[in-house]
Amino acid sequence: MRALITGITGQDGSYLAELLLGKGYEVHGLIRRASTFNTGRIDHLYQDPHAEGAKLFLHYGDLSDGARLVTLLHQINPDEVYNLGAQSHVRVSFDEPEHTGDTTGIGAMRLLEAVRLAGVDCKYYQASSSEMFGATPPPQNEETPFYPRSPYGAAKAYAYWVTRNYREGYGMYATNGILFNHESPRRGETFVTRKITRAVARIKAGLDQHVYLGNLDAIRDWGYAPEYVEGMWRMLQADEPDDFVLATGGNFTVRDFVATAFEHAGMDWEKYVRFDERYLRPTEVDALVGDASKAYEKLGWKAEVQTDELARIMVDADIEALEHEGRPWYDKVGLPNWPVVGAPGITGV
Ligand code: NAP
Ligand code: G4F
Repeated sequence: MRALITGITGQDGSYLAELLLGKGYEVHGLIRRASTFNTGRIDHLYQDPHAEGAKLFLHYGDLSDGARLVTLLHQINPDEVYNLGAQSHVRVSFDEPEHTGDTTGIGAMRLLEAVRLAGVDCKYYQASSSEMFGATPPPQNEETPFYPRSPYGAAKAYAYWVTRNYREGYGMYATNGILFNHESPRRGETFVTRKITRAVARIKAGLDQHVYLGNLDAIRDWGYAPEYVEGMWRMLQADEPDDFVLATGGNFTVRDFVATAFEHAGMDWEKYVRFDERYLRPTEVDALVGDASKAYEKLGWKAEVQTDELARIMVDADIEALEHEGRPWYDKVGLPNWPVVGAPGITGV
């Protein structure tokens, strides 16, 4: 089996690449050309493409470049396409609405059209989002009406509908995974969970005194990302394309997440958390709580890690990552932990 993943350098793309490589897939990833390395989350998966049996291949490209997508689809001829690439930050989408619409929304249409034009017979997964439900109150499932509250949510709603349209209009195998928030130690540092757990580690280590946050009252249904990429894969193994919600069904406020994370590190959060209005949004999504019973019935998928456990996993990982940052260079590169500082034979270290 051969898969193409857009967004392979992101949180979900990195876990999905691991999952598919573990299943014996040949994995192709779309990466953006940048002036600095942007492959930190998948460096551990790197294989020399010249080596016999290499299974991971990276290609430069961008969801804003439709011609490049057609060329790549033609060259790679994948069995499965996972469209995870997006400007995925809701707050940023208010600052960059046009760019968000272009990549997160129209980017999906460009990729679907590339599949069609290249004549590739493949299954297509669209990373749809609970953010599309926006102002519609919970619990939310596949039948819940959309009421997006951000340029990001509106762009995802466009991508959702264009995916359904290619399914109905051209008979394509095109599926929407409507995923509620999912996090991990690989979560981007500016999403609220990771911002909190990273701050806990830094405050505990004496590197920071406070963390500044916005709305603590928002309710989210936070699950564990590695379980969600398993759900994506299961969706594409179904006989028919369909739309599925993935969620834990739990409801935590941002304040609850803060309290759980600080408490796990033995600290009282109220001493360290401060308010900054710059983190508020012009329109907020007050509550997202998912009902994933369809995914359980049809795919046998169920979230195991609940939000409180997730918070502890992330705090432990950030504390450990910080300890590694403080370790001597020879430890970081995996050489023996010499009893004296400095490695033999190397001067000036
Ligand atoms: P993420 O960590 O922000 O990763 C986004 C990925 O998209 C990165 O690899 C990024 O590349 C790539 N990308 C950004 N702009 C692109 C462009 N113009 N062309 C090609 N690639 C581009 O996001 P994530 O948390 O893994 O989420 C994966 C997908 O699921 C996203 O579509 C997101 O909107 C959606 N989603 C996420 C959640 C969640 O809770 N995590 C929930 C529902 C839906 P760089 O590394 O170069 O920036
Ligand atoms: O972590 P967040 O930025 O995630 P948000 O907006 O829920 O979006 C995430 O989940 C979506 C699925 O529902 C994805 F589609 C999307 O790509 C992304 O992964 O914010 C969560 C909540 C919000 O209510 C926000 O207002 O936390 C609140 N918040 C409070 N203080 C903050 C902060 N959010 C951020 N990023 N930074 C803060 O300082």
